[in-house]
Amino acid sequence: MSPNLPETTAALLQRLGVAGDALGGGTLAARTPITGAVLARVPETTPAAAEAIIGRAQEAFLAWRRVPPPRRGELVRLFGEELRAHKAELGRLVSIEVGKIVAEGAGEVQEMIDICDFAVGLSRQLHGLTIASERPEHRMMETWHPLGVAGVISAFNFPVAVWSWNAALALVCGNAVVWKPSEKAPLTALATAALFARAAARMGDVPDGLLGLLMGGRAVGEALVEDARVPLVSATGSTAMGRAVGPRLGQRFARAILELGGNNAGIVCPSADLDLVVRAVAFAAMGTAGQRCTTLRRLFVHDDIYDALLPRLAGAWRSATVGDPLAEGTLVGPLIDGAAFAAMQSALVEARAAGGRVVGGEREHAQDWPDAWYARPALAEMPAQTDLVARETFAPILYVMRYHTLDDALRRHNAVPQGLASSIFTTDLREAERFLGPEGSDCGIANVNIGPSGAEIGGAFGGEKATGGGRESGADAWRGYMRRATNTINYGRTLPLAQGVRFDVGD
Ligand code: UN1
Repeated sequence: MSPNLPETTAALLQRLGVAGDALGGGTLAARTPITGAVLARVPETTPAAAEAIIGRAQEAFLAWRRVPPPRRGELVRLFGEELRAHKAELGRLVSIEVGKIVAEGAGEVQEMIDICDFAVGLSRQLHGLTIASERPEHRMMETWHPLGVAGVISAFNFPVAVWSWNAALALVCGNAVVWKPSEKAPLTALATAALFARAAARMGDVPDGLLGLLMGGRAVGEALVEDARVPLVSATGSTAMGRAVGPRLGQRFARAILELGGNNAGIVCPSADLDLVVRAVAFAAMGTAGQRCTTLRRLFVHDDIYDALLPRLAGAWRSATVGDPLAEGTLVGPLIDGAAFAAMQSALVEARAAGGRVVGGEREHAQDWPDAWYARPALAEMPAQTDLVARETFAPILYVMRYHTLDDALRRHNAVPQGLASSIFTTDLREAERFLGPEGSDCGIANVNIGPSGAEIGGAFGGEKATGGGRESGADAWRGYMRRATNTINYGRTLPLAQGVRFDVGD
């Protein structure tokens, strides 16, 4: 069993540079899902304080936008150095605060380091087009400018990495950042902000308030969403959250980058390499205790291999070690809280009522840790893709269904509201290419012979439909954090008008 977690956490936070007064006397109880113990009581940001923090960020933006982008990249480089130096500590804090196994906690910090490296390179690559003009002695080009204060709302399951995808890009693009972390993960946010402050101090001339932190629940999130000084909000969380946030941003014509629910599926074809499938499916469905937005939740298995694959999956489901995420050998840590466990149980009741055959799903370690919520991942063989299967339950449940033709599998694959990540397992080139083609997966992420989760930051991340349409990290996501101006320059002595318009005034 893990040593005294409140004590370990206090020591970690101190090493990460979080001041003691940020941790006590507040109203936001930071708990560890490992035991359910309270680790700290963090002061919450009042609406008036939120107003002031956004104001300071706005001031910081006015100075930061004048700093040349490669110099802005230097701040992100130094932040990346802090993360490298404190990877193990911050990773462990992630594990303690949200229950990820140690390898995944460290992996989350690695993802932050990766996006910092990416953003540093990008800081010398922010580029626009030059465009041929129809008018003689004219030149057209586009120029990209900083946007303003970028709001970031992040979820508990990737409490720091998803923020960093947004923040690293937003900062090199010349924006200030105001961050509303999940109220279930305030400590990793405080630690990350402390590391950022160290990087800023090392750089020297960084304006105060460039990174603001809003601690608390819905009210402070709303303050960020409603504030006219915030032209962009990137929000990660449930589709319900996106439905609340998106229209409010639209109302004031602010930009939204939404990364919402997923209901990710895999298709296992007759030619698939089943050894690889078992490993890929196990990680994608059980990893992070089923609490990734990219978690594999639905699996379509071809009739010809169904009976060969299912016992192997059931074996993996039965044998995976569920327990203390800090202990070596654990594969599945706790669910974030009792509400998550209750949602999982009610989904399993519904699955059985619909004729599903369920392996796993039971509570574990209730004796050792009565205030924590460990569950054996569940494998539910379903007769059909019911309403339940089409919903995202944020817990380790994999619904398995049979298919006979790829057309039918593709139709059912796409017949859910969400469109984040997807996979096909096949060694048949035609099947793989169909899946990746226009009639294939309708998701933002479509993979071959790997699961839907665990994306690298080099590729754009996000999905379609009820997933919200946003794209973060990778590729050209930086454009989402800048405003584009189209410039036309006349270096001649006449004034030819576009489209051949004549407008001859006498003077
Ligand atoms: C999320 O769950 O919100 O692709 C993000 C992945 C991770 C990110 C998940 N790189 O699974």
